[in-house]
Amino acid sequence: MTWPEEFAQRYRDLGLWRARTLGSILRDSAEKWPEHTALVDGDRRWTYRELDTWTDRVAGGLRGQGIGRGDRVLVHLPNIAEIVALSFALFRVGAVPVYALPQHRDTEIAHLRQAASPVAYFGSADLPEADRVVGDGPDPADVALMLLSGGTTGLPKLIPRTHNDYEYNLRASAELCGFDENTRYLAALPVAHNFALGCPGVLGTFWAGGTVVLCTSADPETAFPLIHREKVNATALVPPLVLVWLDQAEHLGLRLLQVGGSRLKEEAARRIRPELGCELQQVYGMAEGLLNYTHLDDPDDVVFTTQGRPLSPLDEIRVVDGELQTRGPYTIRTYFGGDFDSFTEDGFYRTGDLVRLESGNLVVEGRKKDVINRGGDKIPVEEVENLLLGHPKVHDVAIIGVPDEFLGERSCACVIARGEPPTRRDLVTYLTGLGVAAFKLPDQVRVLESFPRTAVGKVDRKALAL
Ligand code: OOB
Repeated sequence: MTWPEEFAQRYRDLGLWRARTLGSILRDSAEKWPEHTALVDGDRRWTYRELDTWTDRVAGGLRGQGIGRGDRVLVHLPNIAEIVALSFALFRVGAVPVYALPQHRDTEIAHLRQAASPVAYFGSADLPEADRVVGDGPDPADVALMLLSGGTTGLPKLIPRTHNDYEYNLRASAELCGFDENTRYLAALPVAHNFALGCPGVLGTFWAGGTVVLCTSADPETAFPLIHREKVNATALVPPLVLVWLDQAEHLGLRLLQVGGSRLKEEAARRIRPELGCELQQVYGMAEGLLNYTHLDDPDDVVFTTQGRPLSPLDEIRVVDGELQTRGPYTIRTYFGGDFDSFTEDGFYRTGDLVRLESGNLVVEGRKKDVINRGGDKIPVEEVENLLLGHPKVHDVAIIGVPDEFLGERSCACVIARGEPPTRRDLVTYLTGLGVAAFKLPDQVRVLESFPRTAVGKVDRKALAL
C-alpha cells in the first residue's frame, strides 16, 4: 500500500519527510507571520492569524459532526476561501479531502462517491448523509488528501497522498521556485488540482508565509485586474491559457509564470518574456507524484524546449521502451483500492508518457495511455465511450485525440451508427443530460462503417487517427 520501510527510513533520515502534518503548515506560518495577509478572495481578506482561527472553528464544526481521522470527505468547490479553510480543517482533524474538480458534474460525482465512500460532501450537488465515525488527530504517515488521476485506463482513480509526502512535495517546490513571505500567488487554476494546490501552489505559498489570491476564472478580464490590484508576482497556467494571455500582450510584472499540464509549444514559450514581461518555468507533473521543473537560472533553450528535471534528488526515473517510469519520496506506490497494472514489480509508477532525456532534462513526446489531454484537461476516453454506448443511435464508439492549434488536441468521437447517424449535438445533449464535465464532450463526431482493428481485435486508435 505504502512505501517499503527501507525507503521510508531513507526519506526520513535525509530529512525529506519531517513528520509534519499539512494542518501544521498554517499553524507555523500563523506563529511566524500573524499579521501578514494570507488569503484574498474578492473583497474578503484574512491575515494568517485570522485564517488559522477560522480553520480551527471549521475543524471544531467538523468534529461536532463526528468527522475525524481517516474519514473521506468529498470536496467540490471552486476557488473560494472556503476551500482553503475547509481543507486545513480537514487536515487538522485527520479527515481526508477527496478533491473533485469544479468542472465535474453528477456523473463524476457519482463515480467519486462510489470510489471513495465519503462520509460527507461539500459542494453544490446533493448527497445523502452517510455513516460517521469519530476519530483522533492525524499521524504524518496517514493519507492527508486524495487527488484524481489524470485518467489512466478506465475511470479516474483516487490518489492517496500522505502528510509526509505532500508536505515534502510543496516545501521542496516552494524552495525550488524561491517562494518566500513576499510571494503573492494567484490561484488561477483550480485549487482542487495538484498544480495549483501544492506545486508549490496555495499550500507552498502558505508554507512560505506569502499571500494567496484566489480567482475563479483565469480569463484576462478577471485575472489581469487582480494581478495589478494585488501585485501578484507568481502564478500557474495551462498552455491554452498562456495563448489567451499572450493575445492581450500586457506586461503583468510577474516574477514567475509556471506552465504545465500539457505540452507548451516552443513558439509560445519564447513569446512570454517579451510580451508578458515574466519568467517562464515549465512544469511537467502528475497527481501521482513526480514533478519536473525547469530551474529559474536555466539557459533559455532549456526553459523553452524542455519540461525540466525531477524535483527531488531521491526521485528515480528510467525510460523503458520510451515510457517514463518513476519512484520516489512523493510518488505513490499504489492507487486507492489497488491497481497492479500501473506499477512495476519494483515499485515504479508507469506514467504512460513517452519521453526523451535531453542533457538531463525531460522532453514529453507523446503518450501510450488512453487519455486525451485537452489543453491540460484529461479526458478518460473509456469512461466517455461507455456513456456514449448508451445512446440509441450509437452502435459502437471510439474517442480519439486530433491535433488542435489552441488546445494541443481536441476530442473526436468516431461512431458506428445504429440506423440514422448521430450528430454532434445529439451526443452532446445526451452527455450533458447525464451530467458530464463539459471538457469531456466530444468536439467533433465522425461516422464510420467499421473500425480498424489491431491483430488482437482491439480498436486501433492510431489507425483511426490517420
Ligand atoms: C498535471 O497533472 P495531471 O495528473 O492532471 O496529469 C498528468 C499528465 C502527465 O502524465 C502528462 O501526460 C501530462 O499530464 N502533462 C504534461 C505536462 N504536464 C503534465 N505533458 C506535457 N508537458 C507538460 N508540462 O497535469 C500536473 C500536475 C502537477 C503540476 C503540473 C501539471
